[in-house]
Amino acid sequence: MTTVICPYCFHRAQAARLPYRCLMARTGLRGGSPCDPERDDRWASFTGASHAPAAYLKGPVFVAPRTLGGLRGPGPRAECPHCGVPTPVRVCANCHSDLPSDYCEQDSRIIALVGAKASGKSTYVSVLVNELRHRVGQAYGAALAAMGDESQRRDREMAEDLYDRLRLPDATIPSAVGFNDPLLYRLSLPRKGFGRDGSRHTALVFFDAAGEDLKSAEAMNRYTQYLSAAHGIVLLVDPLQLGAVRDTLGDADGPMPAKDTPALQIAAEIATQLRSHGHGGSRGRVGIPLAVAVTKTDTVRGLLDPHSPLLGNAPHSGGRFDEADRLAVHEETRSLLEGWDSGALWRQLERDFSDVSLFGISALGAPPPAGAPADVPAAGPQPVRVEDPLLWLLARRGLLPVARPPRENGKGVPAA
Ligand SMILES: Nc1nc2c(ncn2[C@@H]2O[C@H](COP(=O)(O)OP(=O)(O)OP(=O)(O)O)[C@@H](O)[C@H]2O)c(=O)[nH]1
Ligand SMILES: [Mg+2]
Ligand SMILES: [Zn+2]
Ligand SMILES: [Zn+2]
Repeated sequence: MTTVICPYCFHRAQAARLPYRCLMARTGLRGGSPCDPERDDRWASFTGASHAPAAYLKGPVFVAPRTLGGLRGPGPRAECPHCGVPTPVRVCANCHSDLPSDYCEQDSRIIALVGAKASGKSTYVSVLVNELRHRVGQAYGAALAAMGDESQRRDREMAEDLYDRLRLPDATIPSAVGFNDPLLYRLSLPRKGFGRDGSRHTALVFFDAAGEDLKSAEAMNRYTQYLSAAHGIVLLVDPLQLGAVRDTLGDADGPMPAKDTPALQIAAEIATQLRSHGHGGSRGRVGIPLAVAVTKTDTVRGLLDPHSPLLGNAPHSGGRFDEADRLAVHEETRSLLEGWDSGALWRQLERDFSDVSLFGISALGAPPPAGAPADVPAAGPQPVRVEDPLLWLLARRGLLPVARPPRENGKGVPAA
């Protein structure tokens, strides 16, 4: 049975039990008249007063009768009980948001993305999607497709901005100002032993909020719903927010970004919120896997050893996630943080989360040009290791084959 998690309100449901929305189409049959639009109060109260009144008038929502025997759901189309015309449109029973039809055909995996303002979230998503389509997709035999009109439109826009126009994303609008829809993708990965067409499809939901949303309690509440439903969380940490890095680099390459909420505080707040939603496991530690990625590693390249694993991409040999490589990156990032903040962030993470791994990524591969801070470097994005956090989370859920290190290399670090 397929479990669908609404990407808007994060309500869980069996796919077969999702209600339908009538399309209000003319029947052409027996002179029947189409359904009239009705005010959808449930959807209106979920989205708030952010739309014009006419937008709340929608086709009636109905629950299709279960088929004989009650064993199977009514299938991909159901006849509207009022006008008799079949409709394929499924909606969430809780918030009445329309769900893309292909979204309901596979289990959903919510990957939550958090980070302070300007930590690099939007740039990361855009580059990650591109890498999954090309280099990483090729290594794993994976395919990625945006689902639904809205995600497809934004997916195209993101790629055109970053890769064709070489423009960096604008600051994301905080949820108090506008409603940020999640980005929905279908990730298809080969299933061993199922031949050429044996793919396993997973719906990936990325919710790219604005950094400000971590500051207000009201916005944080929606954020917490999302984090609470997540199968994995990616926390982005901007090294340029750490005092020691700021002091070492100075502003020779342009001004430093304004100081924002420290990552340590964000991590602690997330843990507190998740515990209050029943996610505190043994010793109060949160069990949802947390990937903590230091972003913009291109800016600290001068502080790295020439052999640092953070300077090149993971091998992905044989289409497998390399666990020894992940451990090397984790240790390297941990020792960098040790030097930068005396290990305070890592200690906090270890106290609050039982399944956490550190990463170092650069979405752009180089800083934006000094004279054009809103532009991508002229050579285009040259990402380093952007895929690692997501692949680790997918591997944790058994969705990717893993190459494990020989035991003697484990050296006391627990294997994931
Ligand atoms: N050097 C370097 N700078 C980066 C990189 N990625 C992002 N940046 C810089 O960080 C800025 C903010 O990036 P965004 O992706 O908009 O950050 P965000 O977290 O989405 O920000 P909000 O939406 O405002 O919360 C960009 O305008 C770039 O200047 C990178 O890989 N390297
Ligand atoms: Mg953003
Ligand atoms: Zn919903
Ligand atoms: Zn109808």
